[in-house]
Amino acid sequence: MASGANLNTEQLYEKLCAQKDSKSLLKKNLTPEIYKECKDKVSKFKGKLADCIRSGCMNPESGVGIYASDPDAYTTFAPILDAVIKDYHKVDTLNHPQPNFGDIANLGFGDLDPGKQMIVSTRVRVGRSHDSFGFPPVLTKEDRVDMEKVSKECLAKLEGDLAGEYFPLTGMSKETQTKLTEDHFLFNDSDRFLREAGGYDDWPTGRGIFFNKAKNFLVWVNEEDHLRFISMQMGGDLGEVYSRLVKAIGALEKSGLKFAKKDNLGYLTFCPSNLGTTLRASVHIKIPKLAASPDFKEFCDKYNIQARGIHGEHTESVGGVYDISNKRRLGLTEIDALQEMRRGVEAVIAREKELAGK
Ligand code: ADP
Ligand code: DAR
Repeated sequence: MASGANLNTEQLYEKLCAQKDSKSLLKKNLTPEIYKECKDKVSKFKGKLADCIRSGCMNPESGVGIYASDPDAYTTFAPILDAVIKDYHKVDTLNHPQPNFGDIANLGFGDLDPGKQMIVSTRVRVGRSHDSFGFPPVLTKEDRVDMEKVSKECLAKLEGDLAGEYFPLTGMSKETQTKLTEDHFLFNDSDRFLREAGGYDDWPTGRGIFFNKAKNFLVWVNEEDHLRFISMQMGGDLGEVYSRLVKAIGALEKSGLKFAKKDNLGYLTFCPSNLGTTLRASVHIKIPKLAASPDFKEFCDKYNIQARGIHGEHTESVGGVYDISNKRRLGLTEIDALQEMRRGVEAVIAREKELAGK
């Protein structure tokens, strides 16, 4: 149970106001006026402001600090969520375009590291939410079981090279979980920010992972989001990884799943940093020279890319290998976000070679 689970909106807001060094977008944007405007509102899924701000109020080191209690929170608590969304995604207006995945038969790029010198592996993921269920703070154990059932039934309809099997976390051996996590296939319950937001309530009930026979298409069920569709493989063939994901999204949209969307925000997710395209394309890439250079962060900012450790957000790099991905997900199309990542990775490769004197 989250440590701040028993604190109400007023008590949580007092904690936020008492934070001295927090740089979270919640702290920056939840002004007294917006707090007053939102504090007594309740969403259609019975979500309260406390459900949205609990993680950031209990964790001063949060980057974002706020989650949506449910899809309707993006309407009910729009004054604070819109401010955080504009700040994170660096947009002045909320006017997300219609989905556009580009022409996967003519992408114009393929393997970003044909010499297999730097890129260890490539992954592209999107998040999707069922439009009839809330997000972790308002979900019951029964909701999680129902969502898992709906998801399993739709995943079972996948055919051809996407066909595979669903593995619930309930009953999965610790050894299997550890191996799948070490191989970057499976998620774990170690994110303290997500825990405080109710992301691990009723764990591991309703959680699980689907993967196809080749283990290069995966679906996470009820991790941070209701669904994460993931295409990944060793090496740097971004074109192949992306094309597989686009085909899978098309197949799953025909399977009967109904996804939560909002006109000016695109696809809705638990965290406002992920909505819109919800697309994060990443490479695990060996960049010891660039990573050690004093301008590494500025370099990433210039290309709108983000560096993470190799075991997910808030983890460390290992052996000079970093997770490099697009940062922007809102205000651009899926193919635009992918191209922005590709340009960033190509610049990273060129700069690393330059620093290594190659
Ligand atoms: P996301 O928000 O996209 O799920 P995380 O940072 O939480 O990203 O990472 C989720 C998991 O995916 C972690 O185990 C991470 O190691 C793995 N991962 C991310 N990018 C890659 C990649 N390019 N190759 C292999 N594994 C990856
Ligand atoms: N850790 C939370 C959320 C940041 C975005 N990452 C997500 N959603 N996985 C924070 O406020 O830092």
